[in-house]
Amino acid sequence: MKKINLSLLTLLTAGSLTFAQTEKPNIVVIYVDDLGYGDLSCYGATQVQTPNIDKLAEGGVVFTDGHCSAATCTPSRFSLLTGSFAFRKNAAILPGDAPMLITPDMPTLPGMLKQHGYTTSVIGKWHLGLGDGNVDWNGKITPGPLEIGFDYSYLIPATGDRVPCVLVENHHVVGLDPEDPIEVSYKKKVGTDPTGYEDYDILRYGADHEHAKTIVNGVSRIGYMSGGNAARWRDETVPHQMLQKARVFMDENKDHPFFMYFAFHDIHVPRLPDHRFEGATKMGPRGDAIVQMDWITGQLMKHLEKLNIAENTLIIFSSDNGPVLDDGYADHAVERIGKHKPGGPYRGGKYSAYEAGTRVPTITYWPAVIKPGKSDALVNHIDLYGSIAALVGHDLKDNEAPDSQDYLKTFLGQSSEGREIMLEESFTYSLRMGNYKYIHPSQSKAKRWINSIKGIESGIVEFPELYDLSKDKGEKRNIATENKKLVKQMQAELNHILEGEKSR
Ligand code: NG6
Ligand code: CA
Repeated sequence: MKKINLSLLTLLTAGSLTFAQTEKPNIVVIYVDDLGYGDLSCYGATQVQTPNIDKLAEGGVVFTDGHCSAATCTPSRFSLLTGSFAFRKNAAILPGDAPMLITPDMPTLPGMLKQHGYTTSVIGKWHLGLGDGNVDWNGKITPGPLEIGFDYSYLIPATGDRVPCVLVENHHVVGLDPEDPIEVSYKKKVGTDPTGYEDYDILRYGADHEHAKTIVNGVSRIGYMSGGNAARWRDETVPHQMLQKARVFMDENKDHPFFMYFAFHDIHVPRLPDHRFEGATKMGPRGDAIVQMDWITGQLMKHLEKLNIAENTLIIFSSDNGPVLDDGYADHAVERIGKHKPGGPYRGGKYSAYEAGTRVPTITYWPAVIKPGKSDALVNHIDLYGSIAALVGHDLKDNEAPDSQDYLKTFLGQSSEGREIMLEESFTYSLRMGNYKYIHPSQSKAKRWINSIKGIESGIVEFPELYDLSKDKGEKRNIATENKKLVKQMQAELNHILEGEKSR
């Protein structure tokens, strides 16, 4: 009886409640891979419809100036989980056999939530390294997520285009036959499997040189692997296996607070949506993968509703970096794009120092607390750690989340206050100060190699760039020479962040 009264009270006063008055919510981070600002119908797309995410948008807060912390995956995810800028660890895109970037001594978002009674899980793309330098794919894979605060993990170890193409559940490869051990190398060919450069006639997609190594499921990958045949994934099935694991995790934890980091592989390459979604758009596999991702998001929502826990679940929906069309495979993303603008009105995309590198769809949804609306506040995923800490009543320790600030009220749509100064990491650094955007020049050839990749507009040039986004959303007119004082001021702010031990 008591329980019924309580939930009735919640229902009657929903909207006027503040977060402090509710029970600890479940927290679900839905993190899409390479989804751009303009890739959802609730952010203006017309060539692809995303009705399930649109529902989140209608009932939640839609951010127009929401950012991941970096323009590529590993640095972004590192910052999301640690509240620390990636430059502190020199974090860059990792190969599939890299050691753990987040070491067990580092405070993490799931570890902090565990201290406050949460059961925690990560399901999907990891790409933060595994093991301590000599990972044993045939034995116990450790350290991994379980050593840094997750109670359960079900992983694509790196990316879909990198070996090993197997799933790892907690400490072990799923479905591995010990008689057929896995060997992985990023240096030399191992085993006798066909490769993209030798056996291209059997490929489902043409691939660039980097992606022309071991063929798994008809697709050549970055890196070589042999063995593990029974454990090799089928790309089309992986998202559905992830969904199933998420359902089980929610079932098992429905009666107490949980944190689930659901890390999509869609819409990263290789794009191989399940046949149900083939032709869902006219844009080919990239568009169809967006529809698949939307459908799975809807299934996650339905499951929360079925378990009667949707009302008190905070969902944070976003992406790890901006969009890219050609990312190594000839999957017709460029040819079939039509009028679709993956980065919306913004310039650049994945890898880029321009806005579309980090400005990504960002939606928060929590029926018991959040009133629907739109927010133009400047927010960044780096601040989720500090904001979620505030939500569960956790005081950050000195060594914890060095760059993460508390913007909980903003994330919940209760304040319009955003960051005044914000770092964006890419192959260089950008800094936002209000509507001004400064891009730090780079003389380094190593950094500028990215400019040589077809279709990538990295934003890396040898002279400073300054844009006024209030007048020039598309970063077309560099006003650095007319505004030397402002450039100096922004450079000083940037140096202050880069040189300090923490920025909060
Ligand atoms: C790049 C790959 C790209 C993609 C990216 C990681 C080449 C030429 N390109 O190095 O295909 O895998 O790494 O993407 O190898 S991310 O979203 O995980 O950062
Ligand atoms: Ca990514």
